Amino acid sequence: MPPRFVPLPGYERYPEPEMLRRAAEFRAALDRRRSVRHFSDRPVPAEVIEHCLGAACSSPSGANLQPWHFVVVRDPTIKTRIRAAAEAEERDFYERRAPPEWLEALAPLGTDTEKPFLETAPVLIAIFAQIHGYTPEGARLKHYYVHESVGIASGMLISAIHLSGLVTLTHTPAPMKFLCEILERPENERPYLLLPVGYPADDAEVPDISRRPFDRNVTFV
Ligand code: IYR
Repeated sequence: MPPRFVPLPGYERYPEPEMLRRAAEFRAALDRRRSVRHFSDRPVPAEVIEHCLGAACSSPSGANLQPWHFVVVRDPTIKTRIRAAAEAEERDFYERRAPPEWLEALAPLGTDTEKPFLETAPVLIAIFAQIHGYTPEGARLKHYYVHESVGIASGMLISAIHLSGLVTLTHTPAPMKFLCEILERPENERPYLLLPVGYPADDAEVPDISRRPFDRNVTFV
């Protein structure tokens, strides 16, 4: 099939001072994001979560094959099962598998085997990577740059959640295979991230850590 093209739709061009203001505002807004582990159980509007997921689904992807799937969990029984399975993995991680070096790297975060946020947060978003897809006829369809694509979509989701005024955490109990079983996902999907989403608890605290200075992150040539 020959490619078809349309004029670039929806592009918005700004005068440079406005461009600068928008870029600086976006940067300042994202710089206020923190990974939060203390959640309120206050419900969040379903439409907000839908918009955030819509934003994530606008992500670029390899050959535009959109190799992701998002499962929104609100059911308390399922959240309880996820917490139990995640904590079982975490106990194995903290008590047996984690090398001392890794535990040392985690020490400033103060994390441990207890994951109450998996039950307290009103919403869990489980992100799955589709290692392959299916054609409309049901044949196996190769996916490209799966991890890059799902990673970019996850970043856009996290940004959307933050800009909506909610908080989240990029949680990665390892291994996360239990998510496929509990959420009954098809064989072409692998768990990628688990995001508890909600309002922060009134007394929420975060680790006293900082980001690397900008000039150590970026080089201009
Ligand atoms: N999955 C564990 C350990 C953990 C690992 C990393 I790398 C972190 O940045 C944070 C935690 C846990 O969730 O506690």
